[in-house]
Amino acid sequence: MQLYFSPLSCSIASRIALYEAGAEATFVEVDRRTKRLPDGNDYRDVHSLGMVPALRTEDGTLLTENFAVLQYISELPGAGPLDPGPEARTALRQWLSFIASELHKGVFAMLFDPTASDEVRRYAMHKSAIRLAHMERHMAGRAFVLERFSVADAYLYAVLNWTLASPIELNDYPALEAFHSRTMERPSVARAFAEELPLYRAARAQAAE
Ligand SMILES: N[C@@H](CCC(=O)N[C@@H](CS)C(=O)NCC(=O)O)C(=O)O
Repeated sequence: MQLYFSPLSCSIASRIALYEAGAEATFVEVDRRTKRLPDGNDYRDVHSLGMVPALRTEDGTLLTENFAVLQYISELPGAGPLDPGPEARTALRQWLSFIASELHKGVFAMLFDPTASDEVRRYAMHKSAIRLAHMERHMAGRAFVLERFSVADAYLYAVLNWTLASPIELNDYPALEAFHSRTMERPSVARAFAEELPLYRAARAQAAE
């Protein structure tokens, strides 16, 4: 399999999931700004929206959208405990949907969009308080989004990482802050972060040239 990713973007959740599942994959970096691939080709010829993640599966299918990619990885044969099992899959879908629509797109995508006006940013900050409080209430007293580590944790971790580069104070949400710190220690997450951080810094340095 091949995962198209941009460093420290939402695609890090799929990288973490692949490590957790013990799945064989290669990782192809997409330049977030130019949409170029390492071979010079335009990523939009692979995925016309130019967005990551995209997963080329073993049978050659290109799977896009975080929700679908993460769910696919968690159900791979051999994904073991990453698959929450049939009874927890409904709750998994609920939380993946909440993280994707209400947090990722409904808050952070607006905060980080360079074309967003101050009014849009204020709106996103207002929504962030309501939505993060909802996630905070769910996570209070829990180790994971479900009963054990799942792709919802990987996605929530990826999204909470972005608070570090936003006006949102994660310490206003103690359960989420504790979740974030704890999850960073998990071997799959620590490995993914250590691999992507230098790539992120290199991409930023190149963009500033
Ligand atoms: N609906 C998509 C959104 C993915 C997304 O927003 N990806 C961001 C990185 S976190 C991206 O590729 N942005 C580049 C762009 O918008 O051109 C999904 O759930 O996969």
